[in-house]
Amino acid sequence: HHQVAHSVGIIGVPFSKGQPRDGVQLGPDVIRAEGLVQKLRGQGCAVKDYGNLSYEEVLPDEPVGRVKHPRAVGDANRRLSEAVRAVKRDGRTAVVLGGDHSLAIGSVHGHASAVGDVSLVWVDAHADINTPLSTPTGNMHGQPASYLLHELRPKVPILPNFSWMTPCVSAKHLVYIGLRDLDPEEHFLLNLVGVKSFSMTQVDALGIGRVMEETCDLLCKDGTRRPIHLSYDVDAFDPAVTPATGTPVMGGLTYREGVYIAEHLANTGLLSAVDVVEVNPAVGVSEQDVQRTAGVAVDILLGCFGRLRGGNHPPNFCLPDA
Ligand code: NNH
Ligand code: MN
Ligand code: MN
Ligand code: MN
Repeated sequence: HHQVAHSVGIIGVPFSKGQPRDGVQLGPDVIRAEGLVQKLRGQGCAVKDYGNLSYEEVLPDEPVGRVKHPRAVGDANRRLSEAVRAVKRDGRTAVVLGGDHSLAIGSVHGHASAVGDVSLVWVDAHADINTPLSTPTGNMHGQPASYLLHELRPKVPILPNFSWMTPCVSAKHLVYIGLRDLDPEEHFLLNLVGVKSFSMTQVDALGIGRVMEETCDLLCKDGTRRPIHLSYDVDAFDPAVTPATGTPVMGGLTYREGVYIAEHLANTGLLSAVDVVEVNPAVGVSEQDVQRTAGVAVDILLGCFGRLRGGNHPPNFCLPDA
């Protein structure tokens, strides 16, 4: 297999207010520091780094019910949605570096506003489908899927700074992989809207090969080749693989399973936007742990853009004659 030339647009989102831990706003820079742009170019991608999203402090930003920082999260996501739409209009695959997972609201919204219906593959230890009313923590990084799904519209009140946003994903076009830490409210919501999920139990039972085969069968079932949005939370991996993240959960994906997900989705030719979120260099781990975590984030993205563990070579490759 040879490489396909991809055109990639990177947006950093140094945002942390969807969760309580300081440091996740540094994620985009530590991922770049592992050589993301150079490595993508090295495998033949045309890369434009759009830099980090800028947004303003929103103060005051009192909780609405249990929900913390709704105005800051709403405003940052409105800006991100516009930035992702612009990258898609430029004809590039969007890469959004987090930052916390609340950014998926703007990322998926902006993607869908540019290309129409998308398939959403959510790789995470958590389902992030709490509504503003069901959330036990009030953290918005545990809620983005509820804002995005058409089917949950009647369950999601409109928060301040969210009037720009409308749901854009159908439950039948969403697949979860890697789940192992759900709130009871979330388990109820998954069943209510009928979202397909491959929890770690299914990964154990089927193996990652069948999980990915079934994921793609499900998303292609109606014969429409929708663009795929991959939203990848690094806490999907086992904490031994990605220790520098805010909410590590035992028993996660191996490095091999996690990279296979990227390789398999790249092979569909439909990957159109990718989020890599929740790398947090400040959660009390060593510098080596931070580099390992950011390195795994880079490897996921290299897999998304055609790198195969069996090797690659450029289409115009020439061997010297003797
Ligand atoms: N379910 C919890 C909540 O809603 C935890 C979410 N934490 C995450 N999600 N890290 O990926 O707050
Ligand atoms: Mn080939
Ligand atoms: Mn998440
Ligand atoms: Mn998570």
